[in-house]
Amino acid sequence: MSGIKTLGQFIIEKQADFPYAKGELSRLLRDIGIASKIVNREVNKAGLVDILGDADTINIQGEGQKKLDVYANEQFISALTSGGECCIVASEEEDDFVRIESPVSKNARYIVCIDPLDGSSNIDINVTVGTIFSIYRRKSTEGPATLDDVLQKGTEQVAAGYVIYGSSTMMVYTTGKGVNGFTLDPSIGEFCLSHPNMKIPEDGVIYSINEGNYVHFPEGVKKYIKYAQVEDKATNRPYTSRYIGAMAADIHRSLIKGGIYMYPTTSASPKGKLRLLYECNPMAFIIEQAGGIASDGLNRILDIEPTELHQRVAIFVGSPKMVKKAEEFMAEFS
Ligand code: AHM
Ligand code: MG
Repeated sequence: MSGIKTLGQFIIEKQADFPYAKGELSRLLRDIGIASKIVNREVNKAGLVDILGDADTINIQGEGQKKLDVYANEQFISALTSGGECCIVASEEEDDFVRIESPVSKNARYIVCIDPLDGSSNIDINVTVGTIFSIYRRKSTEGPATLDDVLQKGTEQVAAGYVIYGSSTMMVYTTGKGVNGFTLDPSIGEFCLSHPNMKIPEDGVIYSINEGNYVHFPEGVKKYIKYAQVEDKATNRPYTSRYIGAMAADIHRSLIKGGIYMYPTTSASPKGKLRLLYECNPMAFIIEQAGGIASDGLNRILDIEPTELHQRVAIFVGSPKMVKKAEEFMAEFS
């Protein structure tokens, strides 16, 4: 095993970075890692078992849920319940936050916001899906944790990460001291450190957006897309367009190769489609930690004061030069 560092070993090693911590955050990350391996197993055999297709429920966003969404949601909540470190789970798949009231969670100090299975429409076609999570420390000091403990700004996150169930399964996370990536080795069933200290390229040539919504985009986005498509050798344009339809995967590509991912407001989704707490804040924290930028087109995502659980927001995230350019167009035209 020499040369291999597992996620568990890495987490314990890094615990020294948090002198105030008593190991709870480490255990929380470990629990999320374990649940994601269980979800990975199900995602991998999704084509084989009768777990595909719409479940009979509609989530609060009004979207049809896939059965695997429900399964992943249950797995993460169950792992966080038995772990004992988490007092509230806020999940994209739950109408309200879930207060954990097991005997082991009596003194739990952490809040987890999670999108258990992001991009789940990709499941039916054997394309990458993900899990996105965000961890906060509870603010209140007595009584049960409340909605106010959940509605914290992204700058308050103590950790965030994502898992992508792709051609290989990876977990990438930050605790505010850089970003590290782990690849699941199925032969030993462990996430192994494969991408230490990840840094996003300062510039890139790939833009990622659902261009089918073009007519509904703000003027600044339309202008940026046209800029991306114009030929200019000095800036390597025209850029390449790539869109997987699972933000964790699209942003992961940007993190490795450079690029910009955008989900702006549209006339159908005037506040944007993606959720501040479950999707945008965690991805913003990770990308900033890797040297990138995440904004709503004008303001930093992490500075947005959340007012509701399922709040939506526009997002422009990725290589700093590309995001700044898109922001220039937004400031001028939108
Ligand atoms: P989901 O959490 O309901 O699966 O939706 C989130 C996903 C993002 O991961 C993805 O980038 C986007 O929604 C795709 O939306 P669209 O089909 O509108 O392009
Ligand atoms: Mg999602």
